[in-house]
Amino acid sequence: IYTQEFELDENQEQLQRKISPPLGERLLVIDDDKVLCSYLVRRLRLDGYEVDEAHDVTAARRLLREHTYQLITLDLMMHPESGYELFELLKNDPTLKYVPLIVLSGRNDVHDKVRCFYLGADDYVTKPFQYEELGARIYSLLKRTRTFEQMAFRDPLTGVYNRRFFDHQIVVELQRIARYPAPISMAFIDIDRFKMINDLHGHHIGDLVLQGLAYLLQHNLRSTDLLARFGGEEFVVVLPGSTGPDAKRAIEHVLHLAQKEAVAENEGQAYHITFSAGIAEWTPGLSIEEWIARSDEGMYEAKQSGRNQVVL
Ligand code: GH3
Ligand code: MG
Ligand code: MG
Ligand code: MG
Repeated sequence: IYTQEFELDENQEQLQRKISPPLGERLLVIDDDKVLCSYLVRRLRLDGYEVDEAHDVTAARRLLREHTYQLITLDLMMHPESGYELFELLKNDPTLKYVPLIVLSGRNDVHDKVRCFYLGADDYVTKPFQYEELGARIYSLLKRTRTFEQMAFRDPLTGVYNRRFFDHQIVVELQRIARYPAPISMAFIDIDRFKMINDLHGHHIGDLVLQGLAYLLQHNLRSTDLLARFGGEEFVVVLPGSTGPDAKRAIEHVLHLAQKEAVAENEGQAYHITFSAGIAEWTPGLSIEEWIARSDEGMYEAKQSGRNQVVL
């Protein structure tokens, strides 16, 4: 018996409909018990999650290398390897240690629970479990994680990632390149004569322009490109899979859109801007600081050469 029968009463059913999770969250279920796995995976999919399953440590490691997960459930009793092995791997990997982790265990033992929480588990659920409770715990943990990420990693004015997230994620991107070699480039973008916008029209319009450029970038780059607000009127983009010339074309495309359309409108008045950008492709051995500095130098060169252009 893997799960206990459980009837939702009418209020709980209504509640569950109201809180059904948004799509697009990918979960990993790690358990050597294939029957339990397929039951849990089926229920989670019915709740709208994208779900992968792994029945041993090797399969789990492979999936973790290939995909990004928003939450992991981990069985501690696996054969032949112990789930603890994977637990330590998760918590020692800078790219995985913040992924919410629920331990799913047949052992209802206080020492196991204490050990797991101190090792960094976010929750501990014993088998047999009622899916409704586990589902509610997953929902709650994902919601808390989203709120935390919003507050810690997003720029409140523009909604794009902030410097803190950028610094974290750039390490992840370079680790990926180390495993699967591919080109990767960075763009450093700085709005031209932005001080004039503020001085002529006020800070509020300056803010609208920043939001408008962030929107334009976000919607005209690839979903795998990493966009962050680096400072006041500076944005950085990391473009995985793009060579320097690819990245230059992508950013020039956005610059042409900015030249054509207003980035902001307020009380019938349209506001136009241009920007200057520098591009640097990462090359083996280049540190993150040097990489950023190179793209910044390109931006400076673009300013020197008359602004409103992208320099590789
Ligand atoms: P350049 O073309 O050489 O880059 O000229 P610039 O005027 O854009 O450069 P400068 O660095 O002199 O001005 C940047 C301005 O950005 C100064 C600062 O007041 C403004 N700024 C920084 N952060 C914000 C913000 O959050 N909102 C608004 N409205 N303005 C900001
Ligand atoms: Mg097991
Ligand atoms: Mg600047
Ligand atoms: Mg500027």
